[in-house]
Amino acid sequence: ECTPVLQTQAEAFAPSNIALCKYWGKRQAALNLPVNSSLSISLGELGTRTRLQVIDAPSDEVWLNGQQLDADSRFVRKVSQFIDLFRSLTPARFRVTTHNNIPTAAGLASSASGFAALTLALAGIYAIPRDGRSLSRIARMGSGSASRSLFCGFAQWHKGELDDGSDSFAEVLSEAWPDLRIGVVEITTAEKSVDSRAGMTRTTDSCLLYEKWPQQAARDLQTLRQAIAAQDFTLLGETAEHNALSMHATMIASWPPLLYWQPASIEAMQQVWQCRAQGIEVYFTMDAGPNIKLLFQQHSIEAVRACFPTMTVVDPWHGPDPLQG
Ligand code: 2P0
Repeated sequence: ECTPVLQTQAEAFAPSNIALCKYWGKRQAALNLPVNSSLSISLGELGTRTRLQVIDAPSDEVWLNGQQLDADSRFVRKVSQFIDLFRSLTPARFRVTTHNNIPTAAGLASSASGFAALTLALAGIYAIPRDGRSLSRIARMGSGSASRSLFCGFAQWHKGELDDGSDSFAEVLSEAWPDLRIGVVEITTAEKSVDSRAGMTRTTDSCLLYEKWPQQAARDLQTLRQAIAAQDFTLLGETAEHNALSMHATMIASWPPLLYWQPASIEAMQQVWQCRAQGIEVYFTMDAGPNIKLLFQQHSIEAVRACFPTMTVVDPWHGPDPLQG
């Protein structure tokens, strides 16, 4: 019998991403298949770097931002279960050393960059080709939004139609938009009380308004594709902001209610609307957490910074390409 040779260590980086058309709701939980297609932009240098080393031990060791995590923790179990997908090829145990340069679990999609970086590092260990489509399908099993974090720039996750998940993966869009900037406005770094997985289930189980969500998402995705093709910033910003608020409307109309906003989140939204009333073109989007992400163009940066002095500015096109790295 021929035993495949493992690389004994591998390292990878993946950027975080924010969705302009959100993924909210699963049609099948086991394979992580979404109700709707989604579209995101990567966050340049903000993301996760993960190193894997084969170890001689009975179980995996996971280190997050310099601290070893308890073997019984939810995070370690999730990581180990994900690695099991690969261990069927050749069994091995790993030391997983992972660093996020973004806050963990506060709606900045660290699960997206985390599972994308882990997928890329595992591809290094198991000598799996860095093919965007197949790695995206694998990353999706760890976390839906991770399917979109293997790329630089815009990525579209096709929801797919099949029950086996083979047509549910993300792809990079060919269009770049070098002038586009993301402003991250941190409201809190505290861990959220209801994670996305539980939040989605609550919404699909209890929110009647959710019935209309797939239709809204499909329309918004089409409009965003048009905005990107035409480099129409107003159309992009309006569509992304409307899409985020529509998703939050379904969260709020769930039971028990899911309100991820803090008072400071609402203040920031109102500030964005005030900016626009003064002619500064800036829009916002929000995920399953209190933080706000601003969308604007490079030429507005000083005007936007005057309103949001603490924001972190991200250039989506300035960062490593995960599939090349
Ligand atoms: C998104 N979110 O499109 C949406 C918007 C949060 C709000 O994808 O259950 O951590 O692991 O597939 O990917 C966050 O959900 O959920 C997310 P799972 P995930 O970015």
